[in-house]
Amino acid sequence: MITKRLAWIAAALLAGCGVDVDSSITVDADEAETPDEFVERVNRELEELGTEVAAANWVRATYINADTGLLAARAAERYAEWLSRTAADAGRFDNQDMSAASARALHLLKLSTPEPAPGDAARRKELAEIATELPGMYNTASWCPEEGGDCLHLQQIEKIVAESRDPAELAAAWTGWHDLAAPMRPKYRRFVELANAGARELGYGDLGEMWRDHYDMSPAAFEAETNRLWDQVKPLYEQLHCHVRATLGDFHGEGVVTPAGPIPAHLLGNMWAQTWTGIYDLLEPYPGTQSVDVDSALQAQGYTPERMVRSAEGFYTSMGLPELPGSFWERSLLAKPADREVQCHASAWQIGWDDDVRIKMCLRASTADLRVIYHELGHVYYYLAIQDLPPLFQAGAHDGFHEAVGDAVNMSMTPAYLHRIGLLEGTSESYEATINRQMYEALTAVAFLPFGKLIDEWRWAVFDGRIAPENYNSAWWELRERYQGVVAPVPRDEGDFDPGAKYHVPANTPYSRYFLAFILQYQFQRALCDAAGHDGPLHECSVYGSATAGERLWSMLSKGASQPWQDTLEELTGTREMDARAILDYFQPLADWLAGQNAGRSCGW
Ligand code: X8Z
Ligand code: ZN
Repeated sequence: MITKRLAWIAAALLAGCGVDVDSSITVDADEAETPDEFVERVNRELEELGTEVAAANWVRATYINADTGLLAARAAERYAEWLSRTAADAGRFDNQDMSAASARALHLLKLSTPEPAPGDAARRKELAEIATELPGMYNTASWCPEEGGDCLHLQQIEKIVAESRDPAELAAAWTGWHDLAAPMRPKYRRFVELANAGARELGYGDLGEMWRDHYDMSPAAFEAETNRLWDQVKPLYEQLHCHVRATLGDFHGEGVVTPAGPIPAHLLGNMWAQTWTGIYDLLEPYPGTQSVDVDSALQAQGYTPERMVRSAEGFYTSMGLPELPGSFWERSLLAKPADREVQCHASAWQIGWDDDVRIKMCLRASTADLRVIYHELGHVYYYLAIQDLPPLFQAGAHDGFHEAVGDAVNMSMTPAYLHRIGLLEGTSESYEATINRQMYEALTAVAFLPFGKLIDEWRWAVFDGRIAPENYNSAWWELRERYQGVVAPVPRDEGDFDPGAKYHVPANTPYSRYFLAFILQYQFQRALCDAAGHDGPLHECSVYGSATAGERLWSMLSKGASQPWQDTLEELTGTREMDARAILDYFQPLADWLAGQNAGRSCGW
């Protein structure tokens, strides 16, 4: 049986969109109401109201203009009003006995937005407007390299950063995009003041503390947890950095890449230097041996956006998960429309009607986008699995779980799988082919880890005042150098706002989830491969076609946020801890290879 459910909580957190509730349908609180009854009522209200919130945000994201901006801001404002009132109302149950489920639901209610508004109506309106305007600025920004000439959108500029090997052209594209974020700076500063005020009204010291309270442990324990995980993976990152820097140094010369210093951020094949697969061609350990870069096969076979999504769907259905509903195909936005501005950053949505799940993405026929669409369907199947839960539990076990599902599936896109779906001609399990593939995967996942960690580290310090507005940019680059070992290609100063050049900052999407996901996906994959009866190294496992693994996955997804994530993780993996051992084991062959390459090099920066 499928019941009506609410989508906006997860959709808003994932898509970074505002959320909304129509306060007119709220019923008067009954003084005699028990906590369980109160939670039931809140869930009912959310179920009613979620459709409108998600619809306003969907239209805003797929049709950006002044009108949709106004509608989305109004929706966010109404939701914020409802949340302030309802969370305050929930205060009457403080210190009362109640079921564990109700206590959990009330906690999740408080956390149901990443940008809590102050109770004051004028400031609430101002926050809703800024929170709509900032991502709007990001999504519509374009760089005009020559006065009077053509202007380029982010996707076009990203293509230059991925494909050009000319440092001057790369620096121009990098700077062109980053400079566009400067006007966000005063707005972001005000956003922080307002959202911090909202967090304080909910009982938090600042917004960062509220974000860190989402993980079934204290905010301080969560911070320590992210540090512990980073310490586990840091040595592997340093080895990868060392080899990449040396290779780039050989390619560009020591005048461009200083041998013992940080790597200039424009040379790594990605606008944010967050994944480095754009320069895989320079780094392929054994050129001429099989690679898992299938760009040319996708293009030669004329893959359309729909066919790419069908391919991803085929993976999930091979594990016994359901086909995507018809409305998915009717309502998703899979390609960039020519006639209007849209938010191209990929996201998965659940709107308010039964089975109404969607993708919004500007797909192109590339390996990177193929992997992103398999990732996005991980979110979509999560939504489908939890749609019968009470609305407040319709979320991931924690937000890193939501991100890790599709990432784990990405790990199953082995050469054997790509061969099976016709994107690789032959498959080889030779040592050379293994190292090539591991390099590709490491440029995706290992390269990402410090970036995944530092974004929220910057925001936590901005929110609690350790980074003052006058130091936004210098503190950003201090973290990027410390964690990633990268530097800006051109001098930057406090007239710039480089954090704003990354989607999740103006969109206010918390980012620790991705860091956690890149650790968790290896734990998930190990458990799913065990279930599938895989025998052999983890990097050779694909759970394609395994109904047993599918059942385990679906059972994990179906729990949603109804219980502490530790319980859910234990049910799937047998352990209650996030642990980087699985990613380290996975990359052991590459780690050994890198150690050989780096022998005699001085690593670190
Ligand atoms: O934003 C995303 C997904 C949507 S949930 C495409 N990711 C992060 C990013 O692009 O910065 C996936 C990996 C990290
Ligand atoms: Zn995602």
